[in-house]
Amino acid sequence: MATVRSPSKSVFRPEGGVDQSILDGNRDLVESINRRKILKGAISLGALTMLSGCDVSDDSQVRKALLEVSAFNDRVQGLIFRPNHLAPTFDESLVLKPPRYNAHYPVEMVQPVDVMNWKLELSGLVRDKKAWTADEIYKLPEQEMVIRHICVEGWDYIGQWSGVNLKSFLQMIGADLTAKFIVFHCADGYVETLDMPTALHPQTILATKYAKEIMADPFGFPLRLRTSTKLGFKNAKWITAMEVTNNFTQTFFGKEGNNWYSGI
Ligand SMILES: Nc1nc2c(c(=O)[nH]1)N[C@H]1C(S)=C(S)[C@@H](COP(=O)(O)O)O[C@H]1N2
Ligand SMILES: [Mo]
Repeated sequence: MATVRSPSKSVFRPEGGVDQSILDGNRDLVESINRRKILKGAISLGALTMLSGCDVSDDSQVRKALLEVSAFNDRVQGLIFRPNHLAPTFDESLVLKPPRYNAHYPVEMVQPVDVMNWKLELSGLVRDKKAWTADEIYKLPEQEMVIRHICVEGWDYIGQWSGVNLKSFLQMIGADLTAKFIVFHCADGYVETLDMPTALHPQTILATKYAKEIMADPFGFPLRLRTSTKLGFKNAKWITAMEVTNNFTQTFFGKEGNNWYSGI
């Protein structure tokens, strides 16, 4: 097995410290994302009363209506998704090293996964439910991609991730590829789900490496999802279990009212 880098304060930028040069370089993109956020906000608030006829001072009603708008967005986004359309890839020289850390808690609170006791558990609509060790996963064919990571918080960077193609892995374990969702359970209690077309997209991988080296702890060691077609929060880190299912599972960010599909 390749050597594992332990987390050291020097490998990541402290949380909250916005790297101005990256933002400057991608000003247009960041602004267009911000515009989209504002637009969505405007739709949610402006059309709310009309759409739902609900009392905007009633929190639970407002929430319900917002979630309905968001579910409608999920359906539309799902319909316009182009299964084999590739997201832009970039030159290796643009890769940010080290990558930028994010999670819903500060980097000091990251609890590294003990890889000796770690396994990827499989459940649901899967023929072969044998759990996988990290060593077994490292032996699988690797796909590498240099793509842009975009966080809803309004920052982004170009990163280089490698690992097994998710579609190949799903085929290998005999997953039902007509099922609706893949649920990812993470060591930190985070739960994320992907729609099957995104799981089968050619640029969706189970990443084990960043910039050709085994990923460091804060970035999801030993296994994280990387897809080119979704916002940052859909890319579950520190995956411990994967479930193939037709039932919708509520996610960490979904509970906070974010749009579930969150395609880019
Ligand atoms: N398990 C877990 N995965 C997670 C998160 C988290 O809090 N827990 N945060 C998400 C968010 S919001 C982002 S932007 C990316 C950040 O990934 P990075 O640290 O590799 O840049 O991880 C995503 N995956
Ligand atoms: Mo994010």
